[in-house]
Amino acid sequence: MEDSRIAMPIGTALDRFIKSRQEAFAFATGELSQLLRDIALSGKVVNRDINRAGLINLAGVTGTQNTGGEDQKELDILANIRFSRALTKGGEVCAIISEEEEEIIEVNNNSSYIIAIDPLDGSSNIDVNVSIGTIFSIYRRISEVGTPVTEADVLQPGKNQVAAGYILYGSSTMLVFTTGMGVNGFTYDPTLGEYFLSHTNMQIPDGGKIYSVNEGSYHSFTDGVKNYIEDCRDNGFSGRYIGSLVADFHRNLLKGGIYIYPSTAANPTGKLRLVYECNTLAFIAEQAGGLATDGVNRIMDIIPTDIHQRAPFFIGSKEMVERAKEMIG
Ligand code: P6P
Repeated sequence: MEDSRIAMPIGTALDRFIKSRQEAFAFATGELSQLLRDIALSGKVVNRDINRAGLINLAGVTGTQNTGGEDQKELDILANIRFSRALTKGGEVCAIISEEEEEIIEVNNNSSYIIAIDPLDGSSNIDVNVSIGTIFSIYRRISEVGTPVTEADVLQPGKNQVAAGYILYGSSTMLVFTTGMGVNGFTYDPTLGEYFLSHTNMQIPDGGKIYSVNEGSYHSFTDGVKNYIEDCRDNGFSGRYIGSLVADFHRNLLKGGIYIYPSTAANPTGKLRLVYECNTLAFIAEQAGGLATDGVNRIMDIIPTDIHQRAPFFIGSKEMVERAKEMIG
């Protein structure tokens, strides 16, 4: 629930909003505020790259694969460069975890924050002009400032996040994030080059009638997952799945619904990444009154053993995720 001390009116510029949050909390040092600004600025640059991709031959594949063996698009690489450079120059992070980097990028031992990011998720949709997104999580380091980053710093459970958000490059570009005091959405106005508060204290409806899953994998789902999908069909729910996690999640956040990427034959531990996809959206979902599990366990309680590990993912309206858990657990 949003803290009443810091509610801001629709139309507030992002910078003003961030400043108001910092002022409301005496011990905020401004580092996290600056980190959020660096992410927002990078999002503006990536937004411009995406909007011009078809014109400057950026919509294609590079012929290389990422850490998970998935084809890398030109824009995947460019988005990773944009965010990594901005975050390195910004001076607020000691390490960067990126889906596009096998190893952790160690930046500055004198900084306090760790960022985990999927610079551009859903990039297989770029050349067909479907919405895609950037997903990011921010953690405070556990080890002493001034010392090298440790494994414990980068393998923290999602419940340790200090901030999480996504940028949705869709019919309009939006930045949605939480710092643990509710979820707020900012719409980017390219004519002014600024984000403005457009969705205050976002809450996901407790119930919903939308289920998002790739039913092409139905035969490899467990019986529990099959039973839940049958239950959605029997209740007349609508199937909505566009193959872009951020877009599917954002629609369900606004309208109510559940997104599911369970264990499949091709991805026995799920396809989505725990550290920079599942945990990020789980923080947002919970702050908005929803839930996120691996089918049974709270996603944000899972202690990662690898920065790129995958997890089965059930996220969305509280009642729908709980129903799925009843039928799976
Ligand atoms: P599938 C995109 O690659 C992604 O990570 C998510 O954005 C999306 O929901 C999912 O994978 C699509 O995967 O196997 O259904 O094509």
